[in-house]
Amino acid sequence: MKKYSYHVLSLLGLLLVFAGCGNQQGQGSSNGALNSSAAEKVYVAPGQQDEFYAFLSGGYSGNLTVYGLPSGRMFKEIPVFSQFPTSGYGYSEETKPMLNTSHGFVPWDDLHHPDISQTNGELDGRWIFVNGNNTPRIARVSLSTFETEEIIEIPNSAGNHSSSFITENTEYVVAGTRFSVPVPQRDMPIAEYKSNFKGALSFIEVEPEHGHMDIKFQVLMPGFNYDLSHPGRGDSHGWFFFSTYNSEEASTLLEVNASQNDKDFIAAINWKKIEEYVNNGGGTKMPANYAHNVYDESTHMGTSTMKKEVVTVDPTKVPDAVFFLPTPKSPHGCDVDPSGQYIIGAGKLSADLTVHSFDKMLAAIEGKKFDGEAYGIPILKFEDVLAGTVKSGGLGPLHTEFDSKGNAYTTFFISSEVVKWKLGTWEVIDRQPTFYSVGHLMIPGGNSRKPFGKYVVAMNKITKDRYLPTGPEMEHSAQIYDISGEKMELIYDFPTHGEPHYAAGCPAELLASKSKKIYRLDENKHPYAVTSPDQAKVVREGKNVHVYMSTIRSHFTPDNIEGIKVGDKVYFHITNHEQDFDVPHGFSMIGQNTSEILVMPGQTKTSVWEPKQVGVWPFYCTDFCSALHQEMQGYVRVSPANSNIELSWSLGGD
Ligand code: K7E
Ligand code: CUA
Repeated sequence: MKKYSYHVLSLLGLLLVFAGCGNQQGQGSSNGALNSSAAEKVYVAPGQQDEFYAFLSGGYSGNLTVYGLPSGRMFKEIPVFSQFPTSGYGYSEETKPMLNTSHGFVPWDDLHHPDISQTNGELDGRWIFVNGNNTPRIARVSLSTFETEEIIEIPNSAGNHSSSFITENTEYVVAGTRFSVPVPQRDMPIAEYKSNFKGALSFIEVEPEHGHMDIKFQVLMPGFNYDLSHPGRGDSHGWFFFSTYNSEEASTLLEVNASQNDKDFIAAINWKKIEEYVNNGGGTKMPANYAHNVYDESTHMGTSTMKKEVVTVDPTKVPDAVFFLPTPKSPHGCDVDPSGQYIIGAGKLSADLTVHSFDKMLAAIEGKKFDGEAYGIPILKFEDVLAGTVKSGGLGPLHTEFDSKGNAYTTFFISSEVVKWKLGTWEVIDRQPTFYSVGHLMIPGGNSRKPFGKYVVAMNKITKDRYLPTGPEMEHSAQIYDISGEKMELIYDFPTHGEPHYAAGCPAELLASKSKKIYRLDENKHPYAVTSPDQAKVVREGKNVHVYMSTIRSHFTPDNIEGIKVGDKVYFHITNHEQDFDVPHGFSMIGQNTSEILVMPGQTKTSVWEPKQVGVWPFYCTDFCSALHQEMQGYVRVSPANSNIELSWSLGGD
């Protein structure tokens, strides 16, 4: 213990004290302080619809959840990185490839930061991008089908946390590594971390029409931890900013060893310069192995391809492209205001917020106001880039969002509050407690040039006594504040699913009218689709049996199958012939080593069954689809492996 500085110990002490305070705050406070006008503000009457969509990350659920604001009603859970029996995602043959990686099938991840696509810095509502933290991946989810359409693995990366943020015309979605690692990965002593490990910042090009992702380049930065990032916008479009901690490059006991330096950095990356450098043949093609998984809406099929190469860029080789902005106390959040002028670094062990000025940064670069360098990357002088300090009086700032009136809203984890302050004057205008230990917050459009500053949603880490207890663990809580006035007003709280980190929100009208209602059967290009019931058939290919099955209220075609044998692998390819909004059919087979699947109208999905016992085994529809849903069932006769029962199938005896 002796070698830990007093400074660090006292900080750790403070963390504990304040964490305690945060938890007690609610108990004495007036939970029931909401007045009836607050209730009216969140009340969305039956049959009425919400004003905003909110997409909350699911954290360790691996998925994305969709809520309405201001009601806090949950509409949907979109499976992204996790298998999801509710829809069969990751269980059906078509969606399994979506979870393929260089480590094989990885049916889970830790999803942190959603970001909605933008055009000219404004939300355009085409896609939402999310990151998988654990096995580094970025996913693109369609905002018309609300399905995961693409997942790309990120090589040379680990703890993919400063991700997935997009540039203002969705040119790039950016993924930064939290943990630096040997690049390329190799067997080496951990103690040789310093100067050997690298932090890859990946710029993934987004093809403008269909959104397809491809890693354009990776900037191989010094071996710090790259925690969060945000794009420049407006004047600062063309730059990207990443907060770092552990500039000490410690590999053990980081809570102490990564808190030694008074300041870490925000890395400012001029991606336009690097893009140009790469377009002119700069960078190094490096062997790599990473999965690129794409779901095709017309074949209803996911495919996984392994990519073998990535372009890496040494930042010291590109003149004037990468700089470090000193930022106190292990910054976590790194947020850029709607004008693109201010870059806010939230030193999580600090009481103050550091705001850097983009114009001053350019001037400092121009005037070579350097304060040394780190691995060849110039460090700009703190005073020469500083726009101001927010003396907030809170403790443990994490994340900042913005409204359209020049205000910023910062969460404080340790003192459990949201603090509203003014950009430019840095004065604190208001503060409201959260219950408790708030992480991110979200204002619809709050990470764009055009925020819709009516509500802020705070996402809290600890719930304790907010709801009826449900055993040792409670779902996390989110809280909605009305921010239309000078003072914030807490108007609602609601439980969330998994652990929401960041969220993204947008006006309902941006998405609602474009939301897909059915898949057209006449456009179904699935290789095993049956577009009319008379095409239904069963085909044996050795031990593989393909059942071409159709379904419509209220039967499967065929519903009786004989001639299946123990040891067969039976593929049920099921086409839903409904062409009516919100009428999926399900399918499940007794003893299947997988989940049910839900097949959307016009879609084909495949469920595999490997029968292990002779008998006559039933299957049924899992989704209550009509008054005769219980009649939606069928039988498969399974005979011994050596039987010579002919393959046959029927519906109603035909
Ligand atoms: Cu602060 Cu992963 Cu953005 Cu959690 S992170 S809170
Ligand atoms: Cu189809 Cu129930």
